[in-house]
Amino acid sequence: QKELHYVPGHDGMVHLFEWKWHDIADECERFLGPMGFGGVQVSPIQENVIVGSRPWWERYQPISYKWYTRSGTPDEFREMVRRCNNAGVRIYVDVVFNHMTGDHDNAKGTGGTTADTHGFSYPGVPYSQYDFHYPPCAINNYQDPANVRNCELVGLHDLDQSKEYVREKIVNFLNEAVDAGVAGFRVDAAKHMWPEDLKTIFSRLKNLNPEHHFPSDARPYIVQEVIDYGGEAISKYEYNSFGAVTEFRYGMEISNSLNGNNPLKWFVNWGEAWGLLPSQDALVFIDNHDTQRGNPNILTYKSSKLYKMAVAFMLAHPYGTARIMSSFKFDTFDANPPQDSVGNLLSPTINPDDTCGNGWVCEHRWRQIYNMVRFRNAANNTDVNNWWDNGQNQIAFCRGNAGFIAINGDKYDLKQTLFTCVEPGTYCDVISGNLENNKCTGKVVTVDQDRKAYIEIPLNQEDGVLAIHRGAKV
Ligand code: LM2
Ligand code: CA
Repeated sequence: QKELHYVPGHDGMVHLFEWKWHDIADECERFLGPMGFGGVQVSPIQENVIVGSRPWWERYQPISYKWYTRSGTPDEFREMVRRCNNAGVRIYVDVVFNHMTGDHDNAKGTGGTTADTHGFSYPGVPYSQYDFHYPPCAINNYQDPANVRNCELVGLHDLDQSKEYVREKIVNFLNEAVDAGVAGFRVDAAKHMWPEDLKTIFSRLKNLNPEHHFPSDARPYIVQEVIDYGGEAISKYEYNSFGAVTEFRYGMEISNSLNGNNPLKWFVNWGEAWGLLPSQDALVFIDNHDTQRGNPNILTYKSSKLYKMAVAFMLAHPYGTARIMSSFKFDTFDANPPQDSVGNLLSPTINPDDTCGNGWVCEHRWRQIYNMVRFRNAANNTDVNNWWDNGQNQIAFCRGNAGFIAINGDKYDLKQTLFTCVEPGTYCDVISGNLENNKCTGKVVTVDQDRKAYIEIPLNQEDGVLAIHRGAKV
């Protein structure tokens, strides 16, 4: 269950964090489909407890499996999936079934469901004390797998997925989403569940719904969130035989290098040789919704030049299934998503230059990023070849003869004549510009008969990347 079932000619997943279903449907039709994105990871669809200050993280506290959230209603969800699939863009749902809520007095959900959280009673499912690891214990020892999997993560009441009844509720919840036409799931807190239980649950999922342009017998894509930087008792390799796994080392290593702690030249053998999962098992990303606010070592939209270099490298490199983070602006960990005075989520506004307003960052709409999605599509099924580096932080490589990228991570200009692999001709650098009416609004790169070109990435320019591919010839 590692196949994404992207539509041919589409690649790259974007996490539209906290977006409303109706807005995602619009985005699929007006932007993601035309730009060749493969899919969207959407925020949790199950009803969550309302936390007074309405932080984003209330959505990680389920109160029932009904599809009522701040993102919309069940009908709006189904309509979004239908419209996105028609636009060639797949939907992957963030599913939270390791736990229910923490303790709240008079707990009430986004769909009106109530629960006695202190008594471990969730009539909306229904779950009772018997369905949880009870009496509760706290996760406090990451060297002990039983503690990590059978105790409570930050006080969230921990379901027992070894119970047949609990499995059945979870499987039904997931299969309803399959019926609606989703292509797969991001499994929250997978490290906190036993691999055997997950394997059993995933084996009971239906095949993808053929009414939504999936091949027959297609299995749902599964990516399990297992945070494994090494040094703990639980390993990502316990999970990757039956589904894909989030590869947290990916963004960590790239951020670390671009932050100046490890020369970029070492990325010549980037992939499994670095202790990463096999490529087809790995979901890769620079930042996610947790690391962007909780991990100061990870690059985010806030350091935009370095961040665009990181994302460009990720999208140019064939290793892994790439996911792009699309954020809302925030200052503090708890900061709300864009919302009105009574807590309704706001829609993004779209500026004339394609960027977003209303508090939404929309990294996926930055030219340097969406053009690298196109690059990734143009380079589909090719390898890294003709790697070049200056012995430090200036690197360049080809993808077959489909595309060429150069990155300047040094504190001085890159000025080099390099072998580009692409056929002779005039190319538009898709980082500094767009190809509009056969004219390039950015740097133009002339590839000579020997497939060489003069490449320049001065330190003082907006971007530290240059990229050309066969889909953007002037
Ligand atoms: C995840 N992956 O395994 C999510 O990616 C992550 O965003 C979730 O944490 C976490 N697991 C649980 O699903 C977030 C947030 C936490 C927050 C929880 C639950 O990072 O801070 O915890 O969601 O909403 C909050 C409070 C915490 C409190 C807890 C229970 O911050 O202080 O603990 O609720 O009430 C007493
Ligand atoms: Ca657990």
